[in-house]
Amino acid sequence: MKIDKTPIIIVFRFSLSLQKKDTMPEVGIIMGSKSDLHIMQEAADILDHLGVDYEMNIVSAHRTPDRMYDYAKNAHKQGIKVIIAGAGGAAHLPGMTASLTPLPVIGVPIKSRNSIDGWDSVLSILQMPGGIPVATVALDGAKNAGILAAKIIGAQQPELLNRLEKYMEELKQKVLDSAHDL
Ligand code: RP5
Repeated sequence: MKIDKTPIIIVFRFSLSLQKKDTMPEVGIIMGSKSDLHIMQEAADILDHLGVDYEMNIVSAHRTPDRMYDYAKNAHKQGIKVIIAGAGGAAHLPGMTASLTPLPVIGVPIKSRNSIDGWDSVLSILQMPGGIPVATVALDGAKNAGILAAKIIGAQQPELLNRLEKYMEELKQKVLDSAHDL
């Protein structure tokens, strides 16, 4: 990729509880600011759990537009299959990235310090014009963004689909256990 190499984190971690099969990042997690990391880390954590490799970068649409352009134009050439983009306030990063890449983009609206009430971020990411989709998750919904990315990739990877089914079973069991404990 042509972007300058100042990533905050480049992670090629193995799942803590479910096994994975390779170490090439398939999900690109980007965010507009380091102040978004506490939310976007939830996408990284669930991808770890599901055994999906990812990389993380700060790519600001407003402060580093050239870096955003280079990232979005080249991510698919580096083997990235899905981009998760998080931003707050006037959140242009997911939509602008989607306008430049052939990859699916999942947008995470973030209730940042420059956000009025979160709705500005949600609507900036959600209300895309026809032809340039961004799959928008809930406000601060980075965990679901990670799961959705895994499901998109998993459609072509039976082993990952198995891990997703195992994860869904874990969720079900937690509910049943909590009901049992009442
Ligand atoms: C957005 O502005 C970023 O994605 C972040 O959510 C928000 C505030 O950025 P900082 O001022 O904290 O760097 O572009």
